[in-house]
Amino acid sequence: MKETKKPEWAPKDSGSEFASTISAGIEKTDKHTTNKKHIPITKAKKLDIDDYVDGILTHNRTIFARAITLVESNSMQHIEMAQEIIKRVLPHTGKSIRIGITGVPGAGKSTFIESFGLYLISQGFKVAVLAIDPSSTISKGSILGDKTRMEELSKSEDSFIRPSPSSGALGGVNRKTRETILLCEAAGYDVILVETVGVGQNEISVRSMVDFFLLVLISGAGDELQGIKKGVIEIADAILVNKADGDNIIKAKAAAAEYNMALHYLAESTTGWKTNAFTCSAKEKTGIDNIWNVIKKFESITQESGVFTERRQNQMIEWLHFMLEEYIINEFFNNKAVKDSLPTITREILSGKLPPTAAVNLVLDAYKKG
Ligand SMILES: Nc1nc2c(ncn2[C@@H]2O[C@H](COP(=O)(O)OP(=O)(O)O)[C@@H](O)[C@H]2O)c(=O)[nH]1
Ligand SMILES: [Mg+2]
Repeated sequence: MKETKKPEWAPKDSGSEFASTISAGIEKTDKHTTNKKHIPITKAKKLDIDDYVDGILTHNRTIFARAITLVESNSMQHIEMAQEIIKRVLPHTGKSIRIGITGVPGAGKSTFIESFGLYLISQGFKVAVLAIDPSSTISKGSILGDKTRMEELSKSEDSFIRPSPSSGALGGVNRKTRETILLCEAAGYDVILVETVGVGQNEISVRSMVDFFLLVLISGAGDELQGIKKGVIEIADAILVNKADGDNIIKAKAAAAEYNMALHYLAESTTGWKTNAFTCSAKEKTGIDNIWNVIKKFESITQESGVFTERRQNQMIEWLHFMLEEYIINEFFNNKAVKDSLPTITREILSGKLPPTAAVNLVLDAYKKG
């Protein structure tokens, strides 16, 4: 909470959308200095729950950004405060369309988000972009890349861009992203874009927090289905073959046709919806309006059938169970009796005196007694 810095990759002239916390500058009153320079205070004004709730609901960007910082904090005190804020703004959430965007690094997701986001803003929407990038904690590479890819979008008053929070307490990135989505909705963002790199578990967890799941691909030489896991295609609501520009247009169209053939044999990712492949050029801004029309059609069909609401309700239940599981596991392994009994029991397993199943019962007994 004491952080007042913008992320280092934020454009120099950017506003509060990049700030963890924005503090007003105060005039230094120190009598020992004659130099009346403005020195930014390091401690922002303490806000109470009412301040946060009012700030979010009246779209105060500074307070909104600070509320997200609370959600992202790993301190129990902040997490508790964030929960109270979320509870209070909950009636104002749920009105956006939540779109997950995945694809291999370099497919053009960030460039697409820039073009798509600006298009949506031109249509009168407010757009929030949340990035989940597991590589960003190791190397800042892709986030630095995003600085240039989303330059125009990040300057807009109607956009809010937030890179991935670091993992950590109580549900980690998964919880933080879900709660940030709720705060964005309460603050009036109409479209929430969640970008993630298509690696492993990541897209599954994003699928579980969005309404529509978009897979961005590029055409490559040889077998079009090489390199991406079939599992990811199975959960996509649309495939977008990007970089359909210049000499690449024909190849991109051919790739989309090939994906459409493959999709023919796959089960529906969303009940009552046929996943199709399309082309676009994020760079030349072609095919952008078309994908928005696809998403709008998806929304109206699934709203009509009830699948939209049903999915959101299932996602809430999944979220509850995910958090409960995590809580229980933590609680269990931090229990003193468990901690005390595990080393001995492990040794007995390794020396062949105890089979693991019997060992489980011993640890559980220790827990129940402890
Ligand atoms: N020709 C062309 N290049 C693109 C397009 N979209 C993105 N790129 C380029 O592809 C590279 C990776 O883009 P980026 O948006 O960072 O991909 P990400 O890793 O999926 O987020 C960059 O050099 C972009 O300029 C496009 O539509 N056409
Ligand atoms: Mg990117």
